[in-house]
Amino acid sequence: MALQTTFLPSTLTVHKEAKLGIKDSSFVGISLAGHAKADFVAPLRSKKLCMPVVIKAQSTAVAAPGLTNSSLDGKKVLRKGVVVVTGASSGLGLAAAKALAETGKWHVIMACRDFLKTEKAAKSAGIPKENYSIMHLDLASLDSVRQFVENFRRSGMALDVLVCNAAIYRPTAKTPTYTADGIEMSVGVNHLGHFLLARLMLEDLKKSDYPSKRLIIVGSITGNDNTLAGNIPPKAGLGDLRGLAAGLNSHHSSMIDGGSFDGAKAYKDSKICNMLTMQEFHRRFHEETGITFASLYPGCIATTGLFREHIPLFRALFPPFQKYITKGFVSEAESGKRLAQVVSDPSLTKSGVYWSWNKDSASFENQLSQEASDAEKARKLWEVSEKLVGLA
Ligand code: LMG
Ligand code: NDP
Ligand code: PMR
Repeated sequence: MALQTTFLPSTLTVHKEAKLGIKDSSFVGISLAGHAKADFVAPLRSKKLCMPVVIKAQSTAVAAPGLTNSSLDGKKVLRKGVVVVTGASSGLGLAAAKALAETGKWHVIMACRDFLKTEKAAKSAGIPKENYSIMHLDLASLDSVRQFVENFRRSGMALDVLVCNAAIYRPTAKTPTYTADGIEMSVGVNHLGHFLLARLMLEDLKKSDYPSKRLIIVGSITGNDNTLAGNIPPKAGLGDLRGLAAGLNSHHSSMIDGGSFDGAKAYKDSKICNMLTMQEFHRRFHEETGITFASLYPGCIATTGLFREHIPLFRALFPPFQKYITKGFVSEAESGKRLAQVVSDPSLTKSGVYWSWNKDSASFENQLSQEASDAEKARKLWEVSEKLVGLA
């Protein structure tokens, strides 16, 4: 018998699966369906927020554990960490969710826009069902981001690590598409949706009692023009941010630098924003909060859904090209292990770092390009972004 605990914004009640119709991909909330027999007890942030998070088949309540739980032999063990991973329905996010969940030390909240796709992906990847939940998040809507944060808080779970991983890449688009808020899609999803999410969830991270709290924003080599890959046209460049300041909407420019639309450039620009945002977080909050802020280039994962909109010829040639010619290729599983390291490896706690891996898969602190490490631009990007997402 599968029971489901669902946090619906309006009702906050517990439903049986049959009543709720979890197969609806427009699902909103958190589902632990199919996890009913699990022993997982979600770490609660405080005893005030005592919504039951997991229901075992015969019980209805969950105690709020502290940082440590007593194991069977009476020893104190660190509770499971809670990590939110955006875009965990495929590619890097899915592989990282699997790598983390399989350790048994993490409960992964897969924050995704398509519940059904995510549930299928999690199942076929064999992610242990007691170690993940799915929560709806559409980064192409600022309302959805706010709703996600509210739902997460209502769940009562602590937030120990947030991974901003989701992205969209539109290399063949001739004209821009827009988010629900009328912002160009690539920058709207990859940067602004995550910017709002990270800004709001900083409060949750601050409250966590976990020993190593982290906020990770996935970057890329293609936004760094101090590399060959970063010099393949169209090159990234934010200019003076005039397009962003004007709102990236259909009335003005859809590009951050104010230029005309180029889908591949918009993606690369959004990656610069991701890397600048991570550093600005570090400058503003690391000392005060002790949170580790980091970014990474996980390697060229040439087989993921990121290239779904590229022409078929590209999709066919890109993986062998990266494997045999550039040697920059990395499998989804390997990239997932890399991201999982940045989430949980005790040796990767340094803040403000852009991690990369060498050919032996050893991590190292990489250098960002001049533009991706421009502190003045990062500050300006922060301020303009705050206005666009309604925080200033
Ligand atoms: C552009 O197109 C869009 O036009 C633009 O709008 C924007 O969307 C942009 O970044 C996004 O993409 C992309 C692409 C289209 O154009 C290019 O990349 C131009 C360069 C293509 C020329 C390829 C030069 C290849 C250089 C390698 C030379 C190899 C020498 C061989 C030596 C071998 C020794 C072992 O083009 C495509 O979509 C198709 C090109 C895809 C890129 C990959 C290039 C593949 C090269 C061949 C790979 C074969 C792999 C086999 C490996 C076997 C090894 C044993
Ligand atoms: P995938 O396309 O496989 O994964 C992207 C994820 O983002 C999917 O889960 C997708 O959801 C999700 N997503 C897209 N739009 C939204 C949205 N509006 N709201 C919520 N989620 C959304 O690509 P990758 O795994 O390759 O990309 C993951 C990260 O890795 C990205 O940040 C990318 O920039 C970065 N990266 C990738 C590299 C590569 O070579 N592939 C190299 C360097 C960095 P859905 O399944 O519903 O579409
Ligand atoms: Mg690139 C060492 C060389 C190297 C690396 C590591 C990458 C990574 N690429 C390299 C070289 C080249 N690429 C060369 C020489 C070419 C010309 C043939 C080339 C082309 C190319 C294209 C057309 N590469 C691409 C594209 C894309 O559409 C991808 C992209 O820019 O997505 C935004 C891409 C990528 N190359 C990479 C990586 C990691 C990507 C994609 C992913 C990303 O940044 O998220």
